[in-house]
Amino acid sequence: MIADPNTPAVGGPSAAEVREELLKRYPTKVARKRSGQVLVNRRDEQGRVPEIKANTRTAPGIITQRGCCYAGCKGVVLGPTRDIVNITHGPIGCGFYSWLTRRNQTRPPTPADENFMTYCFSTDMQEENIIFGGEKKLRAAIQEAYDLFHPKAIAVFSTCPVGLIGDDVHQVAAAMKKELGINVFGFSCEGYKGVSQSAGHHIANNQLFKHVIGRSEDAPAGKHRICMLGEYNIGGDAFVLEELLERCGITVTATFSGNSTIGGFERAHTADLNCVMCHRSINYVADMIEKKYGVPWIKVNFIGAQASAKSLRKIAQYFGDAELTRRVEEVVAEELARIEPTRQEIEGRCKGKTAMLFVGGSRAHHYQELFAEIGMKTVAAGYEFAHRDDYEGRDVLPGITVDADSRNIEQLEIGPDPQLYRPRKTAEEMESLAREGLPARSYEGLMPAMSEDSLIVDDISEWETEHLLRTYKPDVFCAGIKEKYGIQKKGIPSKQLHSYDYGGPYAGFVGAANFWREIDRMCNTRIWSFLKAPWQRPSAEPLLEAEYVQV
Ligand code: CFM
Repeated sequence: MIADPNTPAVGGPSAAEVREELLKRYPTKVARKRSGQVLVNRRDEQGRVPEIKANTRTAPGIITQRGCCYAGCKGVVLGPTRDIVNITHGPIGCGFYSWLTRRNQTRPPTPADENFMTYCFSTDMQEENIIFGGEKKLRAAIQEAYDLFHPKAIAVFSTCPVGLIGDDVHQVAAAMKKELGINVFGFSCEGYKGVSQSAGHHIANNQLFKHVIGRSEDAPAGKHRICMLGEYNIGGDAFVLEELLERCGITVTATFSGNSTIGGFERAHTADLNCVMCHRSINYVADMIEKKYGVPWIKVNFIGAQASAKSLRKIAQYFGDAELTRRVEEVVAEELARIEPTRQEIEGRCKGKTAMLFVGGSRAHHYQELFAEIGMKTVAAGYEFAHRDDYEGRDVLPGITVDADSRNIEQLEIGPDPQLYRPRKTAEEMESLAREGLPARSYEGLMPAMSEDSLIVDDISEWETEHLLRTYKPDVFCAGIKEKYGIQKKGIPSKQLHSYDYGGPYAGFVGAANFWREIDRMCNTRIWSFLKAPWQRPSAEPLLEAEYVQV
């Protein structure tokens, strides 16, 4: 059913030629740097993909797609949680731009349940606070939020100026925690930390682990309990997955962090398996939970119909329960049959078309499956900020050199919890699962999944984007809002994969059908042919005839 990803690209220049052309235009120093980040995906004799220089600073002057550390921490990881009051300590712009009311959907069980996502909390720092310090204002803001809402927890997020002037958000948080008797914790996620929002993910993971996870033993009822890690409920994806898993008889103990609550995070360690969707943003939590509580993790991907089926089967395989396997197979068969006519119809119109994907840290990989299922080939892809392991696979982890920007981020030393550590399976059981094709802690990355002639570009720049559009003329280019309209002005449809352009959900089986319909609509519309005015189009006949009359 899935098109072979190893079929050659459709016409056009080779990836090597495009790469050369891209690098040629840069000054020597920049070209040298970019040459490690722009690669042809060719394997060596041992079948290894080339080494990529990821997670390094963007060269000054280059227009990057990247965001900041604060965005990764507050916006991405903590953003979708409904019952924590998230206070941005900083100028109002940072809070406003990470408000994200449309992006982060959530469903409180009843209208009476807490949902703070529609609010934007900020200390609104002024020049005076920058000069004389903002701690007092932060204290007052925490108090005010508490008086108004009486939340279960309050989190404080640091922005660039907070780090520059040295406000101690952790000390203020600790003092207020004591005073108010609720969980108050802070994040040193100043925008400039690290080289991208990836640093913010790590900082968010660390603080969740230190201040939240493991505080409640209130496990939900259910025989097969998992946590979904790195699923942020963009366009309602988490809603689809919750429903799908439940139908199979799998209980979601917590999701990090789509449609989530602090209660879910607190009890996350009581699940028996962690399923990692977005490896980049949450692998730290998965690793730390395993070390401290003994819960293994596996990589899953619910983007793509076959990928969803495979992920459900992986979960069933882990639990090794005949009844669960039967239910999973039933659901898979039912769902695949339901969307197959849509897939076939759309494949008829989309087969042979090409796509490019340049998104943050995991979607540039996951969404290739959805395109392949309707016969479309991904000719170039890359991440904004992911690391080498997301490109080349986790096997390269021991070889990754830690630079000053990464050393900046706290590395928690975790050991087994004296009371709560409980290995869910014996070492032999885990080994036998690995032998049967279900290795724990494993992710193969984007590059091995792509064909040999594809182009990989890390942290793509605006100029490089334009060049790829000109040379490859893909049928669709997936990116974000910053890129979207520049791309469409060139007559190529652009699908946002960060916010889904108001569309979605795209996860699971229903999501796959939604995405195929959307891509079909975008690639096969005639609208792009109207971008050229009639007189710009080549025509055998003159468009207008007139006679010159002299008066
Ligand atoms: Fe993970 Fe994400 Fe992504 Fe990401 Fe993001 Fe995102 Fe993304 Mo935008 S956590 S890495 S930091 S899947 S916000 S929900 S869409 S860049 S590819």
